[in-house]
Amino acid sequence: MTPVLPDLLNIDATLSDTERDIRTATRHLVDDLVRPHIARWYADGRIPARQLAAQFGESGLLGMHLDGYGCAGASAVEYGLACLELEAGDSGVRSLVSVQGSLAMYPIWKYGSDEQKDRWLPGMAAGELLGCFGLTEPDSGSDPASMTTRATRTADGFRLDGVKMWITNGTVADVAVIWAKTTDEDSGRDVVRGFLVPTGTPGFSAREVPAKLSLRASATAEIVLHGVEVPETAILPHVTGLRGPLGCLNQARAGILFGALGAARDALASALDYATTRIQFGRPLAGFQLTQAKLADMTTAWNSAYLMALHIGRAVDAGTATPQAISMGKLHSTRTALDIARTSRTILGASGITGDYPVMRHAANLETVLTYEGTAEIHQLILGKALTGFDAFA
Ligand code: TGC
Ligand code: FAD
Repeated sequence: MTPVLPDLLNIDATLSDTERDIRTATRHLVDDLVRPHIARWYADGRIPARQLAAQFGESGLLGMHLDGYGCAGASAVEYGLACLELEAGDSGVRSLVSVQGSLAMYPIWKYGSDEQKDRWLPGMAAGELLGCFGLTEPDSGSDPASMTTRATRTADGFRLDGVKMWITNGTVADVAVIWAKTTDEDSGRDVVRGFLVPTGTPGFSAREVPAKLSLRASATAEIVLHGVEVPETAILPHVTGLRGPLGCLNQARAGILFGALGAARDALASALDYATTRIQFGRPLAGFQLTQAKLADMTTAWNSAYLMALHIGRAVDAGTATPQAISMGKLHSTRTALDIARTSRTILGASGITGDYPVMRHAANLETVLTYEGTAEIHQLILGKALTGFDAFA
């Protein structure tokens, strides 16, 4: 069963009944579907993505913060609390859900045509169809404006050529949202546009990234687009430019800033439990002042990050959250979570490095979470620009 922490600030009292209900339901789902299997999935480097997606779809978790097309119409805070509980199971499981909802469904929902929405969203909400989001390339990570994937006009559509790298769900997806440069017909300039590419299209191939030491319970792919022909109707009609993919990242980051705290809570709860039962020098580790200091500092850090997450989630729901606020939350949550996972590991000593406890797995996963969706440094620079007015990227 999911271990939780004592709610010393009584933050639960500030949640609505619906928020608590969604949290509890997701926690039970993780207890049933994830916890019994996750150590094995992680060791084997695999995840039964389709099976989980079907069950998550049935529970209304896929695209839950969107409305219509079979989506649950939940708030950003409800989505965040669900991400937190999923990531208490494993970051890879949360990734499966956040990529599907925020990075694959959201661009279709926000930028797509009515036909595109009708074709893809109901099946994706149900977990019958999986999506992925192809922005990053081998030579274009933090700087997506430097992408080289190209969409060239043909008589009746576009031909896509390029390589996308590190694409979550890439090997299991039915549809890939591919961001590529094409020539704008009016200005003659290169612009970034989004394309919906069914993964069975000739010329599309995906292969699993081998030998990951982090986020092992997640499908991560290199996608090669070699002369992939798509019709005119594959283009996302309602967005042009980098603000398209970056707008999707706001959605995903707003979930991840809650999610990372789930992994941290699970690691900390594990350390707390271990400290009360492990005897050294004739008493439980929990009786030593240094252990208590670690537990107190971690609990304080966790609660401050959780309060920031709730504040940002409520701002998203009110329509007042800026991308900079979301960057601050993503930066603070992921760094706090990684610190907590590492310090929790020290409390478990040698046992902490094994797969018998979730702590090392969370710490290893959080290295990825610190890196994807904008690295810590990128979020520092976004905040630096907001504070100083100087653009370090330019
Ligand atoms: P810049 O010139 O600042 O902006 C270009 C255009 O984009 C607009 N914009 C945004 N729009 C919406 N939301 C945001 N957060 C936005 N940030 C910028 C901006 O207004 C402008 O629009 P327009 O219409 O005026 O042209 O762009 P830049 O090239 O200087 O880059 C800025 C930078 C570095 C912050 C950005 O490129 C960035 O965030 N880089 C990080 C890349 C990243 O996060 N990649 C993530 C890939 S997906 C992933 O990791 C999934 S992980 C799996 C999982 O989630 O589980
Ligand atoms: P780089 O951009 O090469 O950065 C390397 C280092 O340099 C970092 O520390 C970075 O912060 C630093 N750096 C870069 N620029 C600057 C600067 N201007 N100033 C100071 N420091 C700088 N992408 C997708 O599109 N879709 C996905 O589904 C997806 N899933 C992922 C899943 C996993 C498991 C992983 C690991 C990544 C995934 N990504 C995905 C890619 C992810 O978004 C990128 O890894 C991330 O954006 C960083 O790019 P990079 O790895 O190329 O690092």
